[in-house]
Amino acid sequence: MAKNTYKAEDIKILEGLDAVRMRPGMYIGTTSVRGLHHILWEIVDNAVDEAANGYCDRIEVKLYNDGSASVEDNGRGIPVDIHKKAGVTGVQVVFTQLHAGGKFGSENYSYSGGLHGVGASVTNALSEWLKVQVYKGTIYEMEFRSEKDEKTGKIKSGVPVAPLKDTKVKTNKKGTFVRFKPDATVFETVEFSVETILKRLKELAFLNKGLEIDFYDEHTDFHRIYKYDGGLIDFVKYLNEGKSTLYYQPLYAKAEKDGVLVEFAIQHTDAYVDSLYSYVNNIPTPEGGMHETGFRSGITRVFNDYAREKNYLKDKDDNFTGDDFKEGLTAIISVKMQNVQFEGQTKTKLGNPEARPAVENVTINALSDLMKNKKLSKVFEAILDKAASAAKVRLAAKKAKEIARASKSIESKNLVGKLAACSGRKPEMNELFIVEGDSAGGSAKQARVRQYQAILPLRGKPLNVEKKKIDQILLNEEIATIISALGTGIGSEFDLSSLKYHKVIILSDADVDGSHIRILLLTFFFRYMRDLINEGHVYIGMPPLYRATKNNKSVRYLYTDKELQNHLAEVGKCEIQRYKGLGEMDAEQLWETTMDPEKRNLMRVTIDDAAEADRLITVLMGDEVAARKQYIFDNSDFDKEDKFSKMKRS
Ligand code: 1YM
Repeated sequence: MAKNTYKAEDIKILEGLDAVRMRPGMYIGTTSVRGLHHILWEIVDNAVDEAANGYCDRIEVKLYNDGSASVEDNGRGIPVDIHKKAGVTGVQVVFTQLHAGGKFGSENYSYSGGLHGVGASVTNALSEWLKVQVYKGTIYEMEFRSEKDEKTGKIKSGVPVAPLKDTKVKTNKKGTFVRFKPDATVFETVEFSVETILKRLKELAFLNKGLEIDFYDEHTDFHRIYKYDGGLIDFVKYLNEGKSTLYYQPLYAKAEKDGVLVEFAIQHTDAYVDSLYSYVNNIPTPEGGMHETGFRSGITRVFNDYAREKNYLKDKDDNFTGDDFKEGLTAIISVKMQNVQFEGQTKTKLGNPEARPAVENVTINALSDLMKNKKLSKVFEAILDKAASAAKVRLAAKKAKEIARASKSIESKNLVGKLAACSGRKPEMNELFIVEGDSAGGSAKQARVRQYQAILPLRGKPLNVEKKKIDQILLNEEIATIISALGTGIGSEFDLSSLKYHKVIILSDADVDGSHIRILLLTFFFRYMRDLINEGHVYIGMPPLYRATKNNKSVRYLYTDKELQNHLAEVGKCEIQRYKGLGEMDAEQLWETTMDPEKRNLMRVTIDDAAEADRLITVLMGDEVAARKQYIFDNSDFDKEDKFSKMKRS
């Protein structure tokens, strides 16, 4: 346990709250449902920090019928003494001053300040009301409200109703309780998503070994507890459920180097791709960054040294590559450090250069220590066998590629007669429709605007790439055609800047086969072209389900059963045609309903939580039948589809 030396004067005051309400986007990025959750995470983060510092081991999150949410921890409690400079209590400073906190510059060690690190005052500023209780022998209470200023007519944000009050009511509890009601005039929606909250709480429980996180939803009387005494080890085992692992117990290490606390767990499977997920201060970093680079180079170094030592590599042999060690690797790497800098497209890439050598150093030291343990020799043998077989395939594939190149490449041969390319040369304008079936493909070819729309009809089903080696994958005609059409290459050679079509639109029927084709294609993109999804290039085309004709003239296309019901309620009896597949539409209808940028409905595919998506794909697309059955049993909801990717209309 750290020493509790905190005094309220440690807090540094920066500025007031009205600015937050004026420009919420500046502080929480967006006022969409994401922003709504953001203000919950601010409060949760403070509680998790208290746990990370060793003062609390239980956090409770609740949703209430009145639309409010609360978070409670059993830590030290936010300071209740008077902050000298501000002349008010620590509690008041935390909820009314932007960026308040021992967090920003005190001796108290705290890791916040990342993506969510704008502070609890932002939650207060964007709430109708917020109530705090601090339990320190007695119960302290304080309440804030956003209210209209009578003189100016403007809303004043997060105003204290009264100073912090010691109610003198005795309590055995210790810690902090915060309940707030998000302001409906600020957010596009004030309905929390239980699914989003559960995912994040589970992730936090994995990342903070032993921390118990309880969730309760009053709307549905739903209760869930997350607690993982194995922490990252449990996380890796969870991700590998449904895969065959090469050894039973994940390798694990935790150590600090130059102010960077590094923790990782790894376990290999017989898969052909890797599943590495990294975090900084409990925040996911899907774009990677310095910590990942350090981890990968550490692994490559230390395993190559071991391979030489154990004669897996002879003097004349080249080293294994980083990619050889990636095959089948499932790993979580979590670092905690101060002053994090996020970079990249979505600000989820760790930029701090000092993280690289620190992580590399810890990785090398920890793994070489483990290598000295005789009991683990089988584990390391299995890892090296895997790398050796990956290297063999790599060298064979390289040879195959050279041969292919020499004979004018398999790639262009595959394309003959299939892809109807577009004539325009601006990738950012161009669209590739991947269309199920030859007949729909034919209609699409007639309907398209040749200048910027290309059509690739799929004859059969694309290969399920889960569980297939890359050399087999490349032999699949459908996949090979897609790869060469897109122009980016795949896997470690993927290069987004060579993408020939900035919209890749999957167009399949609204039936099970259509869903299957969609999932197969998305699995391929997720495993081998993930940035195509990350950067928002993948879309699902939405053909209509019905065509409603009123009195033989006015025609409406309807995309869901709900739309149909609403339409019938509005205009009365119609003649209804139900489309069983894209093939039933002629070129004109296909254009009008599904391809015309002015009228069509497209859903952009996004990845909310890559680790969770990875696990789901393993379960749904891998070869373990039991895990899949269980999943289907637990999750059957036949109104929803494509559960593994969140889709948004665009
Ligand atoms: C339900 C939300 O906010 N818990 C919480 C917050 C703080 C402390 C303890 C705390 C931190 C420190 C010292 C420190 C915060 N304190 C501050 C500030 N739960 C929740 N529990 N003593 C208590 O970091 O030094 C900000 S958060 F600024 F007052 F130190």
